[in-house]
Amino acid sequence: MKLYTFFRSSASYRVRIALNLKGIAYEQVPIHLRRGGGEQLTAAYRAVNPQALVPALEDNGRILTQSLAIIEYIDEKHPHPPLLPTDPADKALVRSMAMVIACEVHPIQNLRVLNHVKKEYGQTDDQVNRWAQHWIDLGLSALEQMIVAQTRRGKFCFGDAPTLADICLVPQLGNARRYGCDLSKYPAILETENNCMALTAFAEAAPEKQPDAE
Ligand SMILES: N[C@@H](CCC(=O)N[C@@H](CS)C(=O)NCC(=O)O)C(=O)O
Repeated sequence: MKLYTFFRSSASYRVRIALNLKGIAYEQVPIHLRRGGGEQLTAAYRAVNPQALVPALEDNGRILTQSLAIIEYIDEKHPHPPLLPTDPADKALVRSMAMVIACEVHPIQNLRVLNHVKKEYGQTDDQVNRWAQHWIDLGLSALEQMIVAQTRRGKFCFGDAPTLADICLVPQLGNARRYGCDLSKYPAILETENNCMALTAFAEAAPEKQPDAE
């Protein structure tokens, strides 16, 4: 398998965690999101992913995009350990936790969105950071409540094994810190993060551990 990735990309980080949890060896193809105006925007990379976003996963001659689709593909092809619970309602809960991050928070504080807000609407770095903080805070405060309220409260977002929800949460916390969010408001999230980072699969997927890290 070949993963098109950038060390600081949280969507790529999600896929790296999933591959590590499954014990799957893979090759990394670094796509630098800033160098030369962004390698994701080149014609060569657009041929891999027409959305000009990382990650993309190449497997058996097929290229897959969108981290959640990639992770579910990996999970279906390599079912152990499972990344989703089997009970339909539990599965929906874990997916909804993942989507709080992947659908509601991450897309509106992504590089291209923040660049657009700066360039087209004349916002300063400080204003753009406050925009990112606002949406991250909104999502994390909802997720904090979801973690505390669920019936299978354990070491992770859901129960005692890492799931898709943890895979989305941990990389988002890196972004949150980068934008100066106060995470002390989210004790259940911080406890979950600690439990995740104690696992090699999460620790080895961290941005600073990647071959393209700066
Ligand atoms: N929904 C997509 C999001 C992918 C995405 O936004 N990737 C970011 C890095 S985390 C990216 O490539 N950004 C490049 C840009 O904004 O130009 C996924 O889950 O794969």
